[in-house]
Amino acid sequence: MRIDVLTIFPEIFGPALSSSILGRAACKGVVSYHIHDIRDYTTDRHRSVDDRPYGGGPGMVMKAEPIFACAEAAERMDSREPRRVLLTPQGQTFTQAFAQDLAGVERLMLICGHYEGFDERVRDGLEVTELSIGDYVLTGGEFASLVVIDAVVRLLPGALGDEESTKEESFSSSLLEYPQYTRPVTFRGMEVPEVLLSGDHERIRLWRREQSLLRTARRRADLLCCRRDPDCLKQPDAGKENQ
Ligand code: JBK
Repeated sequence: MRIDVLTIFPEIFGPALSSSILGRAACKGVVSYHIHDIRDYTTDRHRSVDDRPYGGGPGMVMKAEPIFACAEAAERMDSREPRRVLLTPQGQTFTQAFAQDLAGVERLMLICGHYEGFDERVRDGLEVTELSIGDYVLTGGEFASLVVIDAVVRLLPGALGDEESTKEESFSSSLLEYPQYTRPVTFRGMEVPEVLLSGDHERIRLWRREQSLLRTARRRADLLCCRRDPDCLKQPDAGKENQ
């Protein structure tokens, strides 16, 4: 996958995309990151990427021209048409299902906004999907786009090592993780639950499943709502468990 990021703060991305799993994925050739500075595509003396809103009011608006020029220049660097995503609080909420969808595209273009928002013609003239990572106020779309990159790249075939990828995942299985422990058995007076030391794999499996269900019911009852997918709690071996 090729990922293009359009931003006025390109320096944010270097360390984040060269570390850990995202960096390793790039080294392996699973993904390539291309960071473009929107300011490089301004044409005025002051290199302005924003301006005052028509009709008045507070704050500044991201200008359309440099964003279009930057997107077009980036698109000329590769023949594939990207899925264009605008990070904005007005977008649809990013979910694991959306990450899976994006993991299927060959090219992704993430456009990061600042100030009070974008000139509306960015939405009208560029074919974009608007995405929000959640209902809180950020200073800009940079960290939102890093969240999207993180969630998407780890889904690409070959991005994770064997150890990492065998792990069951909360939002894919619709349940939260069960409690985990590692050595020592006693830490500051707190003990590892006896069942985990028992060596009885069936008891351990059932305990973990119960803990996952309890934790999900207590903390995220919304995840247990089965209106959309009546099978969401079923496991491949669910029949066995119900006997
Ligand atoms: C927010 O993607 N977002 O969620 C986002 C992008 C840019 C600014 C924001 O305040 N929430």
